[in-house]
Amino acid sequence: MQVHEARQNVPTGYTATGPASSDTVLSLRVALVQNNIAGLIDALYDVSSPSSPNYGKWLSKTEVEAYVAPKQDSVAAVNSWLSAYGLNATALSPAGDWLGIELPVSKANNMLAANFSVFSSTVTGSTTVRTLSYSVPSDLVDHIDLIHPTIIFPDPNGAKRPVIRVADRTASKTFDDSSPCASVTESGSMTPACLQHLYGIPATPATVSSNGIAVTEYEEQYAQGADLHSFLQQFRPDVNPDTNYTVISIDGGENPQDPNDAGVEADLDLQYTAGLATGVPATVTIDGEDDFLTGLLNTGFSLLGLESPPQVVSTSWGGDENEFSPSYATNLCNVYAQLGARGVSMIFSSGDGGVSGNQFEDYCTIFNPTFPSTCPHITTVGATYLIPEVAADFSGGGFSNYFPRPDYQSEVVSAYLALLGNNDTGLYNASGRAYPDVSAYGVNCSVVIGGVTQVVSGTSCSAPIFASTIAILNDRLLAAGKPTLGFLNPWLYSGAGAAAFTDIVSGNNTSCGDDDNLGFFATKGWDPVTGFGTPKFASLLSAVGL
Ligand SMILES: *[C@@H]1O[C@H](CO)[C@@H](O)[C@H](O)[C@H]1NC(C)=O
Ligand SMILES: *[C@@H]1O[C@H](CO)[C@@H](O)[C@H](O)[C@H]1NC(C)=O
Ligand SMILES: *[C@@H]1O[C@H](CO)[C@@H](O)[C@H](O)[C@H]1NC(C)=O
Ligand SMILES: *[C@@H]1O[C@H](CO)[C@@H](O)[C@H](O)[C@H]1NC(C)=O
Ligand SMILES: *[C@@H]1O[C@H](CO)[C@@H](O)[C@H](O)[C@H]1NC(C)=O
Ligand SMILES: *[C@@H]1O[C@H](CO)[C@@H](O)[C@H](O)[C@H]1NC(C)=O
Ligand SMILES: CC(=O)N[C@H]1CO[C@H](CO)[C@@H](O)[C@@H]1O
Ligand SMILES: CC(=O)N[C@H]1CO[C@H](CO)[C@@H](O)[C@@H]1O
Repeated sequence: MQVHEARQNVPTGYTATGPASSDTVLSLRVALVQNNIAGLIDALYDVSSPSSPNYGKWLSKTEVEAYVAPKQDSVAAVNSWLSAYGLNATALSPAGDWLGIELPVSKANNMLAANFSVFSSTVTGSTTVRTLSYSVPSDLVDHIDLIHPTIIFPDPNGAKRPVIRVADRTASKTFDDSSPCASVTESGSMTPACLQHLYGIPATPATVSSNGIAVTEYEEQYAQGADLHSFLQQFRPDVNPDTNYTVISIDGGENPQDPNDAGVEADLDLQYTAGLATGVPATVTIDGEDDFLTGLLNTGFSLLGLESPPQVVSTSWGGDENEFSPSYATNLCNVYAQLGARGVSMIFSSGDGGVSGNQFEDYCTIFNPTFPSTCPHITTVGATYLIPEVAADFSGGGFSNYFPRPDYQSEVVSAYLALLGNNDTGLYNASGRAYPDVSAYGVNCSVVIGGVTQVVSGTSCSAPIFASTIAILNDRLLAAGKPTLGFLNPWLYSGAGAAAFTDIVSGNNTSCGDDDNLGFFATKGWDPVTGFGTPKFASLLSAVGL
């Protein structure tokens, strides 16, 4: 047996309370080594880079699966190991690179030389079964990437993962004034009409039915059809309030439609996609899995399993990067690379804690990046506010400790670092993937939740706004017989894309709470608070050649 993954200590916020009961049944997920992940990443950049002859030639489902399927000898070796323990694996991913097994703790401890124990959160008292290390037979080391859940612990604070500042949930205000942004300038409530005005997002309905936009939901957050109806009536009187959406249920995710089941995040996401990407078919995915990290993975598999996945997927959920193990984060980031290669723009919120993590944590001592924001194969969206826009102080931004800086951003990030000089040295990882890539408005967004019109703030608002802009661009591209935009960053950072944004040049993000430590600042050009800035639809259209 050879140790495969281990952590030195029980994580902060947990205490071990003793061994797990031997008959507790574990659902473990085994990631097999993919046969050619490097080839998949090369293919992703080949089809996503405007300079490539293959730009826009998205891979098919079968082509992607051919890169990530495990080798036959991996499948054979792992299956024979499992069957020696009387276990049958289920394929969890379309390519068969993730397998699921169910087994009692006694068997798992034996098979994996593990010590599955009960750990109790010192904050909430809730318990979780994990092990500090696990091993696999040495002849399987090269066939198994990782097994989950094992050494990754849930957030001990029981933190909710939507990237939203629920504290700002005050009533929305509207004004009779005919100027589209009167509600913002007079009371601070953002509306779709003002976003259309600010970014030039067209109100005319999209025409291409094969286009799509999806938002992904977790943790029993349920979007409400009645809330969308009310939102459209109030804020988009020009569109049919019965505009409907499709639900994809994953892992038994339900879709209750009682006002008491309304989820802030889910309603916000749906209202700023169906309500802004006018006429683009909208989908809500609802994951029923308890473990958020597993939910992210399974949502990715569900999308990969579709012959024609929605071309834009917006996710306003995340965590601190250090909650994910490097191997889990890499594997999940590679799921997003697969979707990118299929032509899907994967868009995520950058987090609401500035440099301090997913939510503001005034106890951080070094900057704390968020994930999936730091995955190099996705597009991350920060937040702005006020008109003219400045960076919102909570806008998540910074540098990964897991993923090195991708080539596409090396020039603009070097320029920012040169400006930063020695400020913040030692607090962030200058060699890491920097984020966000772009930004959009994120303060006091009007939303209807459980029948009540109110305002909420967060990069949770920014991501669907940006995603909707891309979905409408895709509609125009498809109508012109051109391919959709897919993975955006190589294009965004190529110059043509970046030029189509309003550069946000002032404001700074939340620090660790120490006034001497300022976090990062927005400036001319790309910065790790607002990226390239906020979209200008007309310029984006010309940047894509329309
Ligand atoms: C297994 O973990 C428990 C704590 O949950 C500890 O008391 C016990 O000593 C460990 N056993 C071994 C063999 O390490
Ligand atoms: C494994 O699956 C086979 C075929 O479906 C079945 O016959 C067998 O009983 C299963 N074994 C276990 C241990 O579940
Ligand atoms: C957001 O809304 C609150 C409550 O209505 C208001 O006090 C605040 O000034 C608004 N913020 C901005 C930036 O407009
Ligand atoms: C900094 O990021 C690189 C990846 O770019 C990583 O290899 C290194 O371990 C990180 N350093 C720290 C201290 O986390
Ligand atoms: C660096 O920090 C100093 C002291 O806080 C501040 O006055 C200066 O403006 C900062 N420079 C940059 C480029 O951030
Ligand atoms: C941070 O942003 C605030 C609000 O935009 C501004 O007043 C302040 O001068 C900024 N501080 C720095 C150091 O840039
Ligand atoms: C009016 C209408 O068709 N409403 C449907 C919209 O979609 C949701 C989710 O698929 C259904 O629950 C509603 O019945
Ligand atoms: C320098 C600066 O403006 N820092 C701000 C960062 O954000 C926090 C709150 O999120 C403010 O209190 C700081 O003033």
